[in-house]
Amino acid sequence: MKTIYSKNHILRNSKTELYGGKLVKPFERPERMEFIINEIETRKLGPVLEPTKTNTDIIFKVHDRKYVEFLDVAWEEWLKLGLGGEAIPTVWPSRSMNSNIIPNFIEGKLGYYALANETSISAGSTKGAYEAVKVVLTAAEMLEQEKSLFALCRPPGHHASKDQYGGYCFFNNVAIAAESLKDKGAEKIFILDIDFHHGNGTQDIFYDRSDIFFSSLHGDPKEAFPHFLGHANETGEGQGEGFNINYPMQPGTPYDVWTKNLDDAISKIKTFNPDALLISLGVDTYEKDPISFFKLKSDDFFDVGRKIASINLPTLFVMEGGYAIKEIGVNTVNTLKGFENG
Ligand code: SP5
Ligand code: ZN
Repeated sequence: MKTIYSKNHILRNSKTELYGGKLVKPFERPERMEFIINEIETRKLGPVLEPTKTNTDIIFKVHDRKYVEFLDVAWEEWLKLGLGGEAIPTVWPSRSMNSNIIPNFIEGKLGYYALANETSISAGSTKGAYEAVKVVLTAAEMLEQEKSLFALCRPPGHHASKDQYGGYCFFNNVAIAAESLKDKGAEKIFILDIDFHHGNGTQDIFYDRSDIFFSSLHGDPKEAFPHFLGHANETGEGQGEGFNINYPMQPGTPYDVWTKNLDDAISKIKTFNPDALLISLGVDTYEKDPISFFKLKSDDFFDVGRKIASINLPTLFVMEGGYAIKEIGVNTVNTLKGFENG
């Protein structure tokens, strides 16, 4: 399997994450990619190629123009405050306030466009996020010739909605890939999200659509980030009714329980019969992940890959989360090898 990867992901390199009441080194850090690339090379998954697609205008099919413009200038506007730290929102248009009028001042804009505040913005954050889009667009374009591909995106994307960033995500890479495939003539796309966290951004973007089916296996939002979306009763709206399926699961969920839900999702994929399958691949379902609570073991990821291969569709894997850094490469490549040897 070919991997598309940009070393320029390093442009996204903030030093802080608000976690446990302290500013800590971010869980979503550049070294994650080094462990994955190393494992891809050691185990000869296939060539690692740089993105060739540099026009990212299709972003606007997914994200609001004002949101993208905000991301383009957020760091410069924050710098002008002269406060020294990284950009972190402190106030939101919460239930008791007006959420329709967009503030001018950067502190207000941060709250308007952020859905969480663990994702600090610093110099280069947005440029790094564009690199992940180039990666996923290159991979989507190549999917016409390849049975499967791995878009090694960083930063991840599935928490980013039309006009909000957070959960370490700025642009919704997998959603942009889906729109790109549709642009090239695909009629139906299925996005299966197996990251530990609910893909709230992807769900929100396609919630009223019947041509792009979204399904997610994740920690129950009553217990896990993003906390306010991902319940089982969210089934789509309007034209999209019936084209969204969530599988929330409890703390401590082991592979044999998790994979029954995967089997159910796979039966839905077969019935929907899409032109392509996009996998939001997070390996934060791993038992030793520092911020998650499922109990998948490294060997289980082979089986995940095998099951996805059994669907027998053109398949694009898009990297999302995974924070047990020493094992992130093994768990990711086990999934992809399981797929190839499926
Ligand atoms: C792409 C992705 O995986 N994003 C995840 C973002 C999670 N951000 C908030 C994490 C808060 C975790 N609190 C967990 C406490 C566990 N002891
Ligand atoms: Zn995650």
